[in-house]
Amino acid sequence: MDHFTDPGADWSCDPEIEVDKFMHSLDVKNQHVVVVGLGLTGRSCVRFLQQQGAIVSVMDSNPNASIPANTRGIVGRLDAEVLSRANMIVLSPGVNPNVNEIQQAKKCGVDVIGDVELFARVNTIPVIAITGSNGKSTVTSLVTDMLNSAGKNAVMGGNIGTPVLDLVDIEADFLVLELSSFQLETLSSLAPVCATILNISEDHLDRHLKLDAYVQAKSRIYLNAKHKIANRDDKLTWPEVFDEEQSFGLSTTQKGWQYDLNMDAILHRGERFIEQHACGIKGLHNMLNIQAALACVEHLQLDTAALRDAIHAFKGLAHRFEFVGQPKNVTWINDSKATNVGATIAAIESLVDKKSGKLVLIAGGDGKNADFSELQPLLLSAVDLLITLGKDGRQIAALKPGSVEVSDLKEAVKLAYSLAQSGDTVLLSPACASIDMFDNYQQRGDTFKQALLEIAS
Ligand code: UMA
Ligand code: ADP
Repeated sequence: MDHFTDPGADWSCDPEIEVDKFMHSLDVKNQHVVVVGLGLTGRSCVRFLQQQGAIVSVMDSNPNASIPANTRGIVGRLDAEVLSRANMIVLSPGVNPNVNEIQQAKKCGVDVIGDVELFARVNTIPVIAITGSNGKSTVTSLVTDMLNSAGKNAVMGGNIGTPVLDLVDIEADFLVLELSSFQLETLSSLAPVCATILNISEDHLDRHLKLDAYVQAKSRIYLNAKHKIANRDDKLTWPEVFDEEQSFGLSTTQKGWQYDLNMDAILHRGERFIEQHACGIKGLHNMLNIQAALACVEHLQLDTAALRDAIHAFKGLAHRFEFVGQPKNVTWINDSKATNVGATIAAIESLVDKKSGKLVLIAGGDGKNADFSELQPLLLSAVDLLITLGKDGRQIAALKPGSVEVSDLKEAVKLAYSLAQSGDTVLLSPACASIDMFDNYQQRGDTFKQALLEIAS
C-alpha cells in the first residue's frame, strides 16, 4: 500500500448527516390506498401499508396475479373508477404512470407515488442513491462493500432486488439504493447524503418515449441531495450546478476523480489512489465505476486502506462481463446484463486492445425501441462475426454484412463454438432485454453458460 499517495487526509469532511430535513410525515391510517402491480414491489407495499393501518386494495393487469391474503383487489385490468376514488395510489416501477386509468385518477386529485417515495417519507437512515444507464448494480454493490469494509453497517436495496420498503425497520448506518428511472419518475422526497448519475445512454424508450424524459426522470435523484456526483465527461449526468470537485471521468482534472490511461491508475485530485492491477474488476467502464463509488463515500471520513481492500476484493457480479471459461483456448464472456446499446459498446471497447484473436459477438433480444445505429462503428471495426437472435436481432444484423441470424441461444453457442479458434473471444452482450425469450437476464446468462458446458464437456 505504501506506493499509493494517501489523499485521505485531504478529503473534505462533513460528517453531520441531515436525513430528516425533507422528511414528510406519513399518515395513511384508515386511508384507502390502491397498490398497482403485484410483483416484489407491490407485495412489499401491501405489507408496509397494512402495518401503517391503511385500507389497502390491489390491482394488477395480469389476470393470473394472485391477491395477497386479507386484501381486496382486481386482477386482469386497472379500474379507473376505483383508482379515482382512492386517497393514494402506489405504483410498482413496471407500471407506466401515463396510462389512462392512472392519469384519470391524477386529474381527480389522487396522490400517485411509487414505493421509493413512500419509503422516503418515513426513512430515517442515511441514503446513498445511485442511478445511471449502466453500472448501477456494480457501483451499488461496491459502495456497500466499501462501507462495510470501513466498519459501517451498510445494506443495499432498490432496483438491485430488495424493495426499499423492506428496509424501513432494519438496523443500518447506511442504505445504498440502486434506483431505476421508473422508480425515480415518481420520487420527490428522498434526501440522500449522496446521489450520483453514472452515465446516460438510450434505454427504456419504450416507456419514456424520448431521451429527454428519461434524463429528466434520472435527474430527480439530485432533488434534495447533499452531495451530487456526476460524470465529468457525460453532461447528461450533471446536476443543475456542476461541481468538478464532485466528479469522476477519464478527462484530466486536478479537482475530482480521474482514471489516467497512461498511469493505468485512478487518481484523486491528481494524486495516485489505486492502480488498475490492484482492482478486482477490470476494463475502462469499471475504472469509472470504481471512481464513482469512491466519490460517493468521499465525505464520510472512512479509512482509505479499508476502501482499497474492498476495491481489491470486489470481483464483480455475475452476468456482467463475466469470464466463463477458456475451452480450446477460446475465451467465453457472459455479459447477459448488457440490456442496452451503451453496455454492449462498453464490453466491446474493453476487449478491443486486449484480445489477440477474433471477436464473435452474440447479440439481440427485445431492444425496447432503441436505435442500434450507435453500435455500427464497433460492429464493423472490432467484431469479426456477429450472431443475432430474438425479437430485434435482425435490426442489429442489418448493421453488419455477413451476420448470421439464429433461432435461439443454444444454436448461437453451437455456431460460435464451431467457428471460434484458439485465441478468439466469444462475447454474449445482447444490447437488448431478455424478456422476448427468457424470464430475465439471469436465465439468459445461465442458458449461455449451460449450453457451453454441454458442448465443451
Ligand atoms: N403490472 C401491471 N400493469 C402494468 C405493468 C405491470 O399490473 O402495466 C404488474 C405485473 O403483472 C406484475 C407486477 O406489475 O404482477 C410487476 O411489477 P414490476 O414490473 O414493477 O416488478 P417488481 O417485481 O415489483 O420488480 C421491481 C423492478 N422491476 C421493474 O422495474 C420492471 C425490479 O427491477 C426491482 O428489482 C424490484 O422492483 C425491487 O425494487 C428489475 C428490472 O428489470 C430487476 N428493473 C429495470 C432495469 O433494471 O432495467 C428498471
Ligand atoms: P445496471 O444495474 O445499471 O444494469 P450493471 O452493473 O448490472 O448495471 O451492469 C449492466 C451492464 O452494463 C453490464 O453489461 C456491464 O458490463 C455494463 N456496465 C457496467 N458498468 C458500466 C459503465 N460504467 N458504462 C457502461 N457499461 C457498463
